[in-house]
Amino acid sequence: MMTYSMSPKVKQRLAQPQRLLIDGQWSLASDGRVSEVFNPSSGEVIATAAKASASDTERAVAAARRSFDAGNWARLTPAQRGKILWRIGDLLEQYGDEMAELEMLDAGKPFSGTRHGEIPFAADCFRYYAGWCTKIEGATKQLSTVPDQDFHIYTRREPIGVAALIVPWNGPLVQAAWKIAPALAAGCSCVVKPATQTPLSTVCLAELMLEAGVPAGVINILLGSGSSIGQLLAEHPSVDKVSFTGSTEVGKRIIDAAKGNLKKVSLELGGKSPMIIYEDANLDEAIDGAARAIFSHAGQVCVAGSRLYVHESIYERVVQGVADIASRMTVGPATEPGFDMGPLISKGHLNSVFQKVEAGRAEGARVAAGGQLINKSGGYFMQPTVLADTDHSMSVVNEEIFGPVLVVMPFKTMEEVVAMANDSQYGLAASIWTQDISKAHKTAAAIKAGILWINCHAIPDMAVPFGGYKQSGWGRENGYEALLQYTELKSVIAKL
Ligand code: TAP
Repeated sequence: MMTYSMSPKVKQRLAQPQRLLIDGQWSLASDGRVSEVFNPSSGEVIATAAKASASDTERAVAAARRSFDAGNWARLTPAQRGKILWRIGDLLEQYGDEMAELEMLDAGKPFSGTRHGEIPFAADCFRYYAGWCTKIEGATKQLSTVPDQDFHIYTRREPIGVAALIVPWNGPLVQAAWKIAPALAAGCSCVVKPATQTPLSTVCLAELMLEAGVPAGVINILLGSGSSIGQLLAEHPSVDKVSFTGSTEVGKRIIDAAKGNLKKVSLELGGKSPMIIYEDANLDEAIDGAARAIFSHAGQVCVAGSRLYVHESIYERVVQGVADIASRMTVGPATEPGFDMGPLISKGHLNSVFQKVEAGRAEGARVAAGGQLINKSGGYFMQPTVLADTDHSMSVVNEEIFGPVLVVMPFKTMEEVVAMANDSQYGLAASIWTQDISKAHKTAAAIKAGILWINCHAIPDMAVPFGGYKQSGWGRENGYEALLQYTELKSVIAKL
């Protein structure tokens, strides 16, 4: 096994506490507090990060407010904003090695997949919204209520104002990009709060944004606890919009906190996404696809395919196929190349996932693969786990586990499987595996979820809206739809 050696640049970066960015200035917390940042592959402390106080939060919101009200960003021409966003994308590619190393270190994401997947994807997110800057349009309308007089009527799309962007730990860079890029394209000023566990790539991204030319005060970074400063941001009367990705439970708290000034809220929350394999599917592809859908990033993906419904005629074959893949997978530190699956984010999360598997076992699920913790190099590892013969009375079927745990159930008919797939508080995503296009599209229409894949799972694209039905959220990320959520719509009626 190779032993990872930190690059000199990252070593230098992590030698100092990660700092807050407020009004273009990097600083420690006003009360000097820091939190520790762990490497989930080894359990070691790799850095410390400033822990913003309430007064730091006030200063960051005030800086964003000032920059917005002064028009430091929104009054640049759309083309000027677009060029700066494009440059952020270029810088992300240029600093891709460093960025991928940071994601590997605190989020437990293997280097190669991040360097060649998430880094270019985040860069393309900035380029995608760079293109939209010059295409934010209103419309002209015609009046019917007042005859025989001339009117000129039009709508304007205006930036919503100060946006608080609260990001989770499972995709620190990409999820931050999904929020920051459309907010900046619309002309907003932002306060970004990454998850406590994963501040490293956000700090680096903020440096690149300043280098690209985003003015001081337009982008502010607060590191620290969600329950204190995240809550303050959601409550703050000078914040006009909060965009949150994370658990459904915290999403509901954000709604409560946002009530004070009725700020606009968009939420990308949990999921328990079903995958349906019909009897006529290409089974090799479906089995391989189902395994990838649940075990990528150790299942810590909001759209992970965590419930698998298989037609009864092929049920045992599919359970065996996915279990064989799970049993063959290698699990180890993200800092070492060659492992199929890395760690879970923290010891607490590992224990929570394991307890949920134990509950499933106690409720009568058959463990077809995995089910155990892996004691390796001090990190937080769990075997890829397949629980067969489950049913909808079990907690493992109903609750989001957010780990490498698949539950499998048989079905007889399309009507039955649609009812089972929809029997969930969540409605984020689903996939359907069949060679019958009619069956595929009928099922897609019947499933209550924000994104459906047919014969694939979790293929993302910046142009494709992404978000949930039911308790999986409000609003959409990506596409023009996300951009609109950072705007207000104004109608102007002028009598000529
Ligand atoms: P959350 O607690 O929801 O954390 C997500 C983000 O919200 C973090 O930045 C967090 O900050 C912040 N936050 C926490 N409490 C807040 C509050 N009261 N007001 C404003 N912001 C707040 O998620 P978690 O604890 O990291 O994970 C718990 C479960 O959430 C997971 O097991 C999984 O089921 C789900 N989850 C879902 C997603 C997606 S993509 N849908 C992503 C992550 C987790 P701190 O980091 O400082 O707490």
